[in-house]
Amino acid sequence: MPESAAKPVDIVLWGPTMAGKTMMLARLYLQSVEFESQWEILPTEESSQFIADMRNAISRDNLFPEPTSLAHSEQVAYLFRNRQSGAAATLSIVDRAGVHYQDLEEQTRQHLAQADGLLLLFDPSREKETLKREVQNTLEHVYVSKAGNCGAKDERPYAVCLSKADILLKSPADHDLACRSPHQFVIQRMEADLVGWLERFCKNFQLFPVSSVGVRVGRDDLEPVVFFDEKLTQRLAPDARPLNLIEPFTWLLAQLEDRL
Ligand SMILES: Nc1nc2c(ncn2[C@@H]2O[C@H](COP(=O)(O)OP(=O)(O)OP(=O)(O)O)[C@@H](O)[C@H]2O)c(=O)[nH]1
Ligand SMILES: [Mg+2]
Repeated sequence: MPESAAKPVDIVLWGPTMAGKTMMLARLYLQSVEFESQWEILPTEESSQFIADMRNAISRDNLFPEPTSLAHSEQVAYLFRNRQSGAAATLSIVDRAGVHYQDLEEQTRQHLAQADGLLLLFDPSREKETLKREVQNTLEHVYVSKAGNCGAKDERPYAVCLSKADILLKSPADHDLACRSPHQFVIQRMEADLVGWLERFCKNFQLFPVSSVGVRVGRDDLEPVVFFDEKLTQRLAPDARPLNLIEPFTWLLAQLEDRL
């Protein structure tokens, strides 16, 4: 099949500070050969330094990435390519901009407005009221960034993800539900108003529990793959396998199929 000549569709990953964006983006590429997906993930020039740094920190040293500094915020992009059709999509990351960085805020606003699909990431281990504020602020921010909404709901697809889902899993049955019915899993664990907030702004959304690290699943119990070393630094077991890492992206790409 010929490669798609069209401009790739643009998916933006966006979420509050410490939501797990960098880890998600890093593991998405580093683990990508293990995903059973019709999409392959390729590096771009913009992402090569990021990949090298993350490979050293995560794959070699079993560490989590450092928090992304605003002063050195990196724009990272990957290319998704469909193995059958050759269709392509780009994924880019926008890290949260601080209130004092007006230039970055404007850049971020434009980036969000131009996106064809959005992946929003929230940390469910946040204090309830903080999480609620983060979800509301993020949805409002993305909504107003899209010029011409004129009171209408945003028609773009939103994959709304709870990060660090390994913390939410209590049993193999939970793990099974998170894999088989991700939307249901999140509905059962989030504030009842979550769907209401989303319905207010977005026409088409899907919920996903995501863990960039995952858990080890035994017959009767689950074992964590994150632990603290003797210096109380958080580390990752080398055999850690992520949960639902590519699924939100493949859902978004399926929603954007007619554009690919
Ligand atoms: N248990 C668990 N913890 C995670 C996971 N992903 C990230 N974390 C934790 O969350 C912290 C923040 O993750 P980052 O990926 O740096 O978050 P971020 O959204 O890029 O943060 P900023 O760059 O500061 O905005 C990490 O240092 C880990 O402690 C995960 O899948 N599971
Ligand atoms: Mg980051």
